[in-house]
Amino acid sequence: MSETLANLLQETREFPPPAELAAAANVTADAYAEAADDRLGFWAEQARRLDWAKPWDQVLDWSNPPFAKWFVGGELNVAYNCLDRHVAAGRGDKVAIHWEGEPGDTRTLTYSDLHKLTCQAANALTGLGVTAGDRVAIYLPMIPEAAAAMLACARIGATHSVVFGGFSADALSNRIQDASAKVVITADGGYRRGKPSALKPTVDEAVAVSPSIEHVLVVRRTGQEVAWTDKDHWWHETVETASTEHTAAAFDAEHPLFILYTSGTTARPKGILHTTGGYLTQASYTHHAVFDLKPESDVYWCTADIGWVTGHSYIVYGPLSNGATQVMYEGTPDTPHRGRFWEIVDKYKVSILYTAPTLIRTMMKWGDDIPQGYDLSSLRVLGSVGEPINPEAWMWYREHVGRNNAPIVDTWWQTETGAIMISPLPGVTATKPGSAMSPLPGISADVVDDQGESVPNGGGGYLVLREPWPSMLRTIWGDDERFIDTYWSRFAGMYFAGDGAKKDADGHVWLLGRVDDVMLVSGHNISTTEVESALVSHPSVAEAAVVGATDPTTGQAIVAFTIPRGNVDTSGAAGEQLITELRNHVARTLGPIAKPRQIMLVPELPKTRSGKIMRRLLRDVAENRSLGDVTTLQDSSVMELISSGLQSGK
Ligand code: 6R9
Repeated sequence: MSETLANLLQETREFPPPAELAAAANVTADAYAEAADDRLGFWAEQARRLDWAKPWDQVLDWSNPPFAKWFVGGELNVAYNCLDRHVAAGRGDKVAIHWEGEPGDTRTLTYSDLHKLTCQAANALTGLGVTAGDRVAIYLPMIPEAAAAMLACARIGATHSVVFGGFSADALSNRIQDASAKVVITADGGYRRGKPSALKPTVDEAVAVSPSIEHVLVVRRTGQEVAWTDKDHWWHETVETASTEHTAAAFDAEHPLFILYTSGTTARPKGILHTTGGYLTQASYTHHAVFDLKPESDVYWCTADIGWVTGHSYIVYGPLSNGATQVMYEGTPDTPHRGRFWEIVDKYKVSILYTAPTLIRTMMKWGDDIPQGYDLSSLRVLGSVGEPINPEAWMWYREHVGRNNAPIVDTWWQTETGAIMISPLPGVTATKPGSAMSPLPGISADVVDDQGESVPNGGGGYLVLREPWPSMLRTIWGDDERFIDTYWSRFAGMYFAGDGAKKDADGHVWLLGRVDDVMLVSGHNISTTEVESALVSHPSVAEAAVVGATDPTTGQAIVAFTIPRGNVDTSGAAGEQLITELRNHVARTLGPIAKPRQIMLVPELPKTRSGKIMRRLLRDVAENRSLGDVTTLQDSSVMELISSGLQSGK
């Protein structure tokens, strides 16, 4: 990684914050100075955003690294902080969730409504024998009950493990068994792509091989037929008939709040464990700082699913602890039409939008005219998360969604970090398209070389975190050894994130993708992200994925899979010509060493269910191997489409 190409990404555009936003921003440049002066004092100040039943004695106990304890001795209740205190302060009638079902049905839940539902769910779970420290699996579509179920667990000190509703019975039962969950909360189904999609049969299959499960709580969403056993209870008969009164007990700051499994590329998923006080502090602070949330006037919308960490921290815990009004959407972005997202922004006057590069690139492919058909003038801050955002996708987002005005915050973080770590501050940072810019106040991120030495500006290497942070993972559930091996063994005393990164001439951070994906071409390290960004900067390209394939002369050679934009002719000679042009375009942009050996035009790319490109499978195609494990693939027909396109000589 030390030898990243010196001329990659000559991005010089820079966008200062709009003056009006900067003048009224929640967080100013002073925050960096304060945190640099006294990091623990800074985090203690942020922790005071929350209501504590018992104050802490010590901000951080790092006497046994890498096992951190934050806010030692403090006690609080997460659900109380997300709900009760807003109701007690007279904000009970404020809308917490504008929910939009995929078929167009809607629900509005105020903070009082969500508080009552959460209290009922807490009472129902207690009635089913769930007590503090027990694990509860949640396998639900994007409906308000999902947030209530998570908060109900937090309220009674049960540790939730949310499993994305698209995962198979195998994936669900593995996660249930790893955590020995006692209860699963699910639904008959949810709406996806215009039709009901069943969940209960998958749960039935998983529960049949998961002896720890004593009860299954089932929300009725679609009205589909379901099989029934004596472990099953309808939500509307159990939760909605329970008392709406519930007093939340306080839990230790280090009480386990949730486990969330990351699939990774191989082997057993890792159960990432997050705890109470530090997690909520950083989720709450970052949501306030990075999105400049003004709870009285903003309408916030994060398009993630609660099955991912983004949904945990930036649909449930961050926004609700801050008293935000938010939109929650059940379905897919093209149901019933490709303008659905913009229609929702227009309808609810969304002012802060948080989405993923994969969606932005999809919208680019669908065409500029679609967002133009809606009034998006309410938008004032735009966020991106999940993958590096290519400069051209960033520019498209700014131009076509943000009307060349709303700042874009490209937020780098992971399931393991619990909350945003590297990001612009919208009222402070002059942003550069494609860069996550700087570590947030109180965060010490760095880029180091193979030996763990900090690289100078202009250098590239591995992204690390040098100091513990409040919302850091505490361990891998049931496997401290693996926690140490995976994150704390590559470089002494530092957290290894697994991402490549570089510092530009000003010291700003550019993420280059997972280090496993970096290519080694004739002795040069080349990042997939940079070649992809060069391809996407060509006007005929909507999306690109790049892999290194074994090559007899260069060690690895660059193979690119490219999706043309909607209106581009790719038939016969026109296709051949486009390929030649794209190879030359990359060579011109990045230098001849980065010229792809081969470019294939494809209709789709393989993505994980959270929208990240699965380069591993493309490597299999590029090297003519049979495909590896495809179970985490969002759409299994994609690989057939790609392979058959190749065989027909494209
Ligand atoms: C929040 C989330 C984590 C991995 C991470 C990195 C990639 C996330 C990014 C980004 C570049 C960003 N990633 N945000 N890469 N720029 N703004 O996505 O968590 O699902 O655990 O994935 O996603 O590779 O290491 P998770």
